[in-house]
Amino acid sequence: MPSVHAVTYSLLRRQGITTVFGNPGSNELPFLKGFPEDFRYVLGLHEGVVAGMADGYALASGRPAFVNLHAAAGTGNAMGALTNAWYAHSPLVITAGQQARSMIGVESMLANVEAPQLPKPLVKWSYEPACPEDVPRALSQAIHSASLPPRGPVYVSIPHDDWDRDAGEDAELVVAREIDHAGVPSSVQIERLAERLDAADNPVLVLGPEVDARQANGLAVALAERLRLPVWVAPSASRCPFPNRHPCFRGVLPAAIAGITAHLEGHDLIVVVGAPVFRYHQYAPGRYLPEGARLVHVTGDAVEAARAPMGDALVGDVHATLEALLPHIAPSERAMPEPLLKPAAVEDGEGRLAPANVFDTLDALAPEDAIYVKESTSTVELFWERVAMREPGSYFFPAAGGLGFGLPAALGVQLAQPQRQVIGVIGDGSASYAITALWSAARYRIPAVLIILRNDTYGALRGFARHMQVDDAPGLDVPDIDFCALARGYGVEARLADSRDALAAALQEGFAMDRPLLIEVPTLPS
Ligand code: TZD
Ligand code: CA
Repeated sequence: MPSVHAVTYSLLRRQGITTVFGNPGSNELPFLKGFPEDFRYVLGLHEGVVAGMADGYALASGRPAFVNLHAAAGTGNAMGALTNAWYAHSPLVITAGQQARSMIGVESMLANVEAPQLPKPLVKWSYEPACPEDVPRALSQAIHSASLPPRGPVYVSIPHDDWDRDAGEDAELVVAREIDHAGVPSSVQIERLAERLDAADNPVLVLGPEVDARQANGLAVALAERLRLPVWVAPSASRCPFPNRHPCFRGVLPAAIAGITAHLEGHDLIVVVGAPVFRYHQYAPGRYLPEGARLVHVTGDAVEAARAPMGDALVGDVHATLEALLPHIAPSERAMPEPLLKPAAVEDGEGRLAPANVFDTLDALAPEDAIYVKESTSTVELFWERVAMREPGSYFFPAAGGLGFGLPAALGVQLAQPQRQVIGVIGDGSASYAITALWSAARYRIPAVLIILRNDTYGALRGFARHMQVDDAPGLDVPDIDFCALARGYGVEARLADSRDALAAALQEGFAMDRPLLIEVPTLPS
């Protein structure tokens, strides 16, 4: 009879999972024993990096990513990254090694006490199999649970003495399972939505990350062009669902109740597709909707639909819904929205670039289908204004704002999309949470270009401090970090770019390289 170990690897192979992101300990060694040649192990030196790489990989591939962590301590280190994975609907299959079964009760070293409790509430499902033979079935459940909508991370704790046990006679049955999902609204529901759009005088479309995750970007463009309406990106954007140089594109909505209402003033119908309603951040209370406006929310996530404080919702697959809706939409007579104006030129400082000019340089030189992994919190608006994003899957930002995502996620995205250039645009504050990702970049020769915007401060917090009238908070500056030296210490080549010419030269060099390049750019505060 096959062992739990053998059945598990055939299950993973069958599900197309042959990359393991991990950081091992003694509990995990029996799983890693005899690691098959067709599998790849990607080592991260901290579990935040491991989970961040897997998150980027899952988001950019649209496939579940497998993670192997060390017991409770390793899981704990990954928890911050799990906030992002949870809100990104990222299908992470997280496993953690447990002590041998007979050693858990006495709380030996490395016993993960109440293991399934530990990652909650940041996982969809969490489990420790009750017996060794249940391990392959539990992993199959984990993979399917993570992949079925709404997607999200799952967790399985596996005692290390389970791996060489017999898996049982019927274990292979679980390996071959396939699960399909359909979430197409009925024709009546689609017609009702089409009628509401048709009856509106001044409708507006608000698009969220699920549109990009479901690769419905092209359908959203077709809908916008047919209806000739303005398109906003939903607040706290973690992906780019709509080409930001399209004439219908208006920008990213602010993440505040009052701000959203002000921006949508005058619209009688607000159709939100593939985003929560809404993902607020700044506390700026106000009315949820402009006077006279109605809202319709299209989402694949029933919980997201249920928790919204206003509007009607249609729960169904976002791609299938838009596809079914389009034939019911007659071309509008309205004038096409005017494209946004080109933003104004900005002055650099002495040996320090304005972030706007970093982005203009990047936009001029980057390949058209470049993928940006963005984690510099004070420059989000500038970035959306100045850097063109055209293709699906062009932008990833930490979905819960949990920093330490950017560097590792850039590597995971690059591993998932080797044919596209990945460019990390990372703040000096953010970079330090996951700096050991540089070692993985070097070790696996992952050819991402990693730009560090060094303004020596937690810039976004300076903005928040002004907004919240806190003028004396300590701990907001991060001066004197030499990112080029850190990069070289971990084996990554680095360039200091303190002028636009130096930045342009470094970018061109980085795009041509077959291994990572870090570019440290001293920047002005924004
Ligand atoms: N810790 C974690 C894990 N996540 C966070 N979001 C924060 C702390 C708080 N925080 C923000 O929300 S923004 C920010 C911090 C520390 C500053 C990030 O600085 P940066 O980017 O250098 O990456 P900017 O452009 O200077 O803001
Ligand atoms: Ca900074």
